[in-house]
Amino acid sequence: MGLSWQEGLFAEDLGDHVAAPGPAASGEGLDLTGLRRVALDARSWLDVARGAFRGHGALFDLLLRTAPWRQRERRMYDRDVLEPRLVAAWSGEDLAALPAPVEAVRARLSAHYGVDLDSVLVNLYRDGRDGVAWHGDTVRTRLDSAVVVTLALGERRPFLLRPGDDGPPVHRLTSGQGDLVVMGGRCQHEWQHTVPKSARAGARMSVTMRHSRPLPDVTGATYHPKG
Ligand SMILES: O=C(O)CCC(=O)C(=O)O
Repeated sequence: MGLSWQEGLFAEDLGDHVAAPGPAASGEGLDLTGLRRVALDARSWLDVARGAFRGHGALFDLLLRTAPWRQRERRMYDRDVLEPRLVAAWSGEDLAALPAPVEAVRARLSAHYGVDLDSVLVNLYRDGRDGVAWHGDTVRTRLDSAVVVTLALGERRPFLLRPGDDGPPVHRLTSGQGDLVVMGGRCQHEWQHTVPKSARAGARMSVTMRHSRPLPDVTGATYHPKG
């Protein structure tokens, strides 16, 4: 696939959410020293670290060449349409075949959040015609409270969040180039997120990771429904 992306095309607009870059990358290329928590509300949060994965360009190239890309279809009203992005997925026994840098990130963030991130979905947005509409992830059907990790590679593109399922975004981030964005708490239930299509954009990937078993009740991140 001949895809391109440019460094620094988008202004860095994470604003106060962005920590200064940390010291040299630690562990397997993932530097969590800049990780900062943003409370979306009393039950939902984001953890954000700008440029957390220093080898993001090489990882983009590796995944572009080797990931098992698929084109999915979506039912829209009465017809099947192509999803405007390509995806590659690993879960269960397939996790053994994860590219080594992705496995290292999965292991590190599983330990950091105290969950087993047991599925990995990589999305490839080839250009501005690809995107993902407003949604909350389907993990909400299984978990009261969830950690959803996104390591974004390639060109920075807007990543927007809104409370509920209607109205304008209230948080506007951009992510790409090794940025880490982790949604937690009730975010998938009570907030929606999107990567909108745009007139012009280079290629971007998001390496997303989810867990299927509930959070242990030790981090303060677990949501206890009342009544
Ligand atoms: O690409 C992203 O940053 C978000 C991906 C996403 O929302 C999803 O796959 O559910």
